[in-house]
Amino acid sequence: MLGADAIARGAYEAGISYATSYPGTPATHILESIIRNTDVPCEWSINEKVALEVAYGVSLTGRRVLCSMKHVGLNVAADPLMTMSYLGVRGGLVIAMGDDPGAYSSQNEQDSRFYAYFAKIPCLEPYDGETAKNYTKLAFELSETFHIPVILRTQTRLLHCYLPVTLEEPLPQKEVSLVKDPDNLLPLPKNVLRLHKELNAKQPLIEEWIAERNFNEVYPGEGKVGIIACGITFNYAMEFAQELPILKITGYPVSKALIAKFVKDLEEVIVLEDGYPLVEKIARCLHPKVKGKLSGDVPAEGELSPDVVLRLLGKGAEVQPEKVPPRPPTLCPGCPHREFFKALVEAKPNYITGDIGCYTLGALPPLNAMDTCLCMGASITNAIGIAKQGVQRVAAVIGDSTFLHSGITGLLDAVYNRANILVCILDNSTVAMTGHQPTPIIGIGPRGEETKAINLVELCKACGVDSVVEVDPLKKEEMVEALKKGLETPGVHVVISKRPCVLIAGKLHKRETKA
Ligand SMILES: Cc1ncc(C[n+]2csc(CCOP(=O)(O)OP(=O)(O)O)c2C)c(N)n1
Repeated sequence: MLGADAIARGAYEAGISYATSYPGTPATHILESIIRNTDVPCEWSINEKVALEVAYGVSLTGRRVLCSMKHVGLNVAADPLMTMSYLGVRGGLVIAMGDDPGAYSSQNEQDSRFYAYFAKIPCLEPYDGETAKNYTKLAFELSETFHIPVILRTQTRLLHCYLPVTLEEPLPQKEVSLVKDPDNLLPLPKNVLRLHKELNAKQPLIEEWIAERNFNEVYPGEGKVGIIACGITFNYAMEFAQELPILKITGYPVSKALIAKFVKDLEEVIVLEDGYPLVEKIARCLHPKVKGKLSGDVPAEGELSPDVVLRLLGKGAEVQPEKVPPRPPTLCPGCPHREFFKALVEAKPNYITGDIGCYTLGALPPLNAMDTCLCMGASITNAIGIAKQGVQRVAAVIGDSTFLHSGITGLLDAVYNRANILVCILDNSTVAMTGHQPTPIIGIGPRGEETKAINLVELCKACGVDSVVEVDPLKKEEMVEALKKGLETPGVHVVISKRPCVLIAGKLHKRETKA
């Protein structure tokens, strides 16, 4: 099964009662696997902060819960995470992170292990199918042993690989048991320092728990050059340098004493980690000759591929030349976003702030219809900043899912602070970029069940915008006119470009005719 399936299976075998997620490659398939392969209740949440907070609610009932997201999702969910570690959890709460070294489908390469360090919570880093499943189960055990959320750090290479996995029977789900514990569940000033102290006191115990299991272990070898291999890079070390002494690191916090003992008699230490240099920093305090990203021996950007490791070991001759031509993403033929962008260009805005979704590809030639893109939701807020400096005819372009994820607050800000901007919401009835998960606008739940639909027009009206119109992007003249009007008239104006994604249009049509 896929690495993502293995994590879903691990959570299922651990007896989770709920799963939450907001889609984002490479983590999307974790919840999709739970949806398809289990009957565990679950939700596509509105955003990652919501997903983690809902998960925390489940944990408060004493039940186990899995929350999955892509690495940048944790930036959105960082607020609850940072205090959740102080309050602690009741039922096991595991956050499965999909990191993306190489940024195959992401806006950056951030390393979730640093969030674990920042929040003072443990992190487990599986490296194959068996550990993907088993570490997920162990993460729940760890979470409940120390009443702490646990990060399971994975990446594209593991989540999207087919791997052998042994199946076991699932544990029964736990009974709901609510407790009222204001001293520990309310981070009021009178409690905070004590809770922080308690969190600090857990650290050596967690380190011990990790040390007692085989997350971090030495594989003896020949010679005076040793490798410290973190997470998935352990596979590269075993494949290309099995003869060398290897220290496998897959559980954090790592015992410094273990690293000190491993490097003591070595002349040179190579640190392999896919992400930012976390363990290398520790190793450099303990040994004078450490090769890694900080020393410049390993590229500090991009995925740590087998090629890079071979070169590092002086076995570069075995490197295979790149055979696959690059296939950068592009808007599909027939995509309604294309027609929208053609109209937008004709309406001649002075600046177009973009957002994250399929429509970001409108930035590419021949459309060239986007000037900036920062993170989810930032199109509207970036536009406010630009317009506030006197720039006129500023358009913000945002997708329907992205608008609900983190655009609404920006729209409220625009209304409240009287910005003169045009907001274009591209409603294609789906979360297209991540593989067509349902959006709240179509009122369908994760397993295709009917639920309440969110009405975008009414929502924008309720935010207090000066005007909101819905236009079919295939009606070009109508669209150009609506966009021009929005750009020329002072105030906050919303144009909703409404037409289903071509890849789901057929499915939606079938649903409508059936209904
Ligand atoms: C914080 C964060 N979470 C998740 C993602 C992954 N992601 C990229 S675009 C997107 C949503 C796209 O949906 P929508 O806005 O409806 O646009 P569409 O792709 O359908 O055009 C998601 C979930 C991300 N880049 N950043």
